[in-house]
Amino acid sequence: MTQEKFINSTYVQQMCKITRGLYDHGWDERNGGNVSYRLTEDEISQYADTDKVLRNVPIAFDASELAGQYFLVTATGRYFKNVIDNPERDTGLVQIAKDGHSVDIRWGYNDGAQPTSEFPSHLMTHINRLHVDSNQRVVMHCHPTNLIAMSFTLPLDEKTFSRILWKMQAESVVVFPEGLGVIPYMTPGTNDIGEATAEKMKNFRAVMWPHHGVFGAGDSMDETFGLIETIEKAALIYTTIQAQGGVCLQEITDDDLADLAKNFGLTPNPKFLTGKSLVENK
Ligand code: 2HA
Ligand code: ZN
Repeated sequence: MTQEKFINSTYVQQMCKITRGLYDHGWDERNGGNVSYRLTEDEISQYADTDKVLRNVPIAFDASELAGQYFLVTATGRYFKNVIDNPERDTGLVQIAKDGHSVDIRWGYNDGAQPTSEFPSHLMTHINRLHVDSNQRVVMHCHPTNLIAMSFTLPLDEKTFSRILWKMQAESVVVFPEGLGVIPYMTPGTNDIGEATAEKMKNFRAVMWPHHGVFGAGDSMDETFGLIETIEKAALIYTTIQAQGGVCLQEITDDDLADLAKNFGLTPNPKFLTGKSLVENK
């Protein structure tokens, strides 16, 4: 890699902006959060001067389905607050090795860093999302406050969460018509949470990790950030309703949801389209 060139690439610039944006929203305190961004050989070839591998790092599962693919990935333990000032230290470009059990570091991590501790969840998510969307590029994990708070006060089921978030603003069902995936509370950084998350990613682009945060997937940085932003905005409205006493006198009805979907040419998850009203006795 021609280091000076790659650091100025649009990909590293986007990573800097997005990590800073996540920090500024208060969703990535300390070393919270991680982002991976799939890049094509074509996109990075203009920055490549050799096939040089800086280091090889083992990974604890089989990512051979992604062999040869490149990912720009935030480093484990680093603070999103600082990525913008030190992208070559706090992020790295890796290529998945042929056997799928290690990654070759091509650029970055220049003080010995390694990819995020949530790398298994990221790669497993990329694999499953690529099966349903060949344009899949980005996996983003962060700790949005209001959504996390809701994971303490509501039953942990997808229908409850999806319907409440859909009903908080007209935009929700348009931005995430499939709803929100929910897994049980699990230990972060493990292959187990990666497998559970990736399984949900077959049907959803956003999966809540109770008492922890959210995983989002998408075709671009903006789209993935926008997805999480919309979910968290809905969660903020829900929190604000609770602060105002929690009683809804009116709402976006199930018929309104169906109309929204029709108007935007979307097919929302049919399992979540009818159910309990937010207005008591309705
Ligand atoms: O990268 O957010 O889930 C730090 C985390 C772990
Ligand atoms: Zn986390």
